Formats: sequence, structure tokens, C-alpha cells
Amino acid sequence: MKRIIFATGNEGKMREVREILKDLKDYEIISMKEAGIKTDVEENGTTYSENALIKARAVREEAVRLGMKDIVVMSDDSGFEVDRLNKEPGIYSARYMGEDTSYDIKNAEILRRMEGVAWEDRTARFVCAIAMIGEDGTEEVARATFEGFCAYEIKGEYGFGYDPIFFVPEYGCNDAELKPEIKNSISHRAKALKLAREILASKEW
Ligand code: ITT
Repeated sequence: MKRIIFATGNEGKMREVREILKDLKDYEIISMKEAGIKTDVEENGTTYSENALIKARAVREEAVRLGMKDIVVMSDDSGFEVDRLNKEPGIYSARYMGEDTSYDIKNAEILRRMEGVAWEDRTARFVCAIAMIGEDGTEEVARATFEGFCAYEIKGEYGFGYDPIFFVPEYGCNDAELKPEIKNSISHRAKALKLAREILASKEW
């Protein structure tokens, strides 16, 4: 059985990745933590794809150093973009207002900045870039978006991060009100991982 090391320290992402890829054949998915890998690489790229590759390369380097074989490294760089806020927080989504600031505070601040903005000007999206590096060092990136609106209110208990302020038009509610199996069938991460699976299936890795 080949292994995919998923290079993320974000438990919300990891939970979704496992759910979305649960029927992936031939590969076992292990988290960075389970692989015993720690990296604290600076995500200094200017795009989601660059940052995803930076994380995947750092974890691969460490896996090779530890003598791991037959592995594919995957990573996710993602973010929340509000058009009216010049696409903020964007690639800085995790670092917005400081990495340790709670999402209750971050979400409330975004809604405060959006006060008085009409619905048609509240367009927003999640973006996800999944990077993959094969055993032979080949690099691939799959990218997808999840389009919707910046909600008027914080709502919902599911998901993580900015889910409580992202309104999903198809379901008429906020992302954090959707059961995980629904979010995981329509999200940016679901779509990017679907593309990543197709790339994986076409490879010899
Ligand atoms: P890793 O780098 O270890 O993967 P991270 O949380 O720092 O974890 P990113 O740099 O990719 O990851 O930042 C992504 C941020 O975007 C994440 O912390 C959330 O704030 C937000 N985000 C991404 N996908 C999301 C989703 O599905 N729901 C809610 N917020 C999301």
C-alpha cells in the first residue's frame, strides 16, 4: 500500500481531507503528525499554489531525510476572499488579525468591515490549491473555488475557520450550518481533491 502524507497542521482541514478521500484505493492517508514530521516553513509565496508547493516540498524533504519510501506528499493551501475587501483575507486567511486570534473575533471583524454593504456587493469565495509531489519528485497542483457571499450574520456550528460567515447560495444557509457530508461534496477542498485524484490516477506514483 502506498502512502500519502498530508502536509497540514490544521485539524479542520485534515478531518475534511480524510472524509473526502475515504474511498481512495491503493493509498493510505496519514497526517504529518502521524508520520512524525514537524515543519514550520514560512508560507511566503504570492499565490495559493505557490504556498501549497512550499509546504509539500518542506514535508517531502523531511520525509526523505527520515528515509520514508513510496510516498506521495499532498498539501492544501486555501483561503477566504471577500471581493469588497480587495479579496482579503485571501492568502493571509490563517494569519489575518494574528494566527492565535479566535475565529469568533476574525469573523466579527469581517462582518463589521462589511456593514452597510448590499447583498450584490458581498460576493465571496473559498479557494483551495492542492499540491502533490510524487515519489519521483514530480510536482502537480489542482485548484478550485467555492463561490458564495459574505453573510450578514455569524451562524452555524459545523466546519471551521470562516465557515460561519460564508453564505452558500445552493443551500440558502451559511457553510457552518451544513452537515459535513454536504460541505464535503461541494466545497473548494472537495473539488480540488477530486481533480487531484484524477491526476493521481493518471500517474505511476
Ligand atoms: P496548514 O498551513 O498547516 O495547512 P493553515 O490553517 O495555516 O494550516 P492555510 O495557510 O492554507 O492553512 O490557511 C487556510 C485558512 O483559510 C484556514 O486557516 C481558514 O482560516 C481558512 N479556510 C480554508 N478553508 C476553509 C474552509 O473550508 N472553511 C473555513 N475556513 C477555511
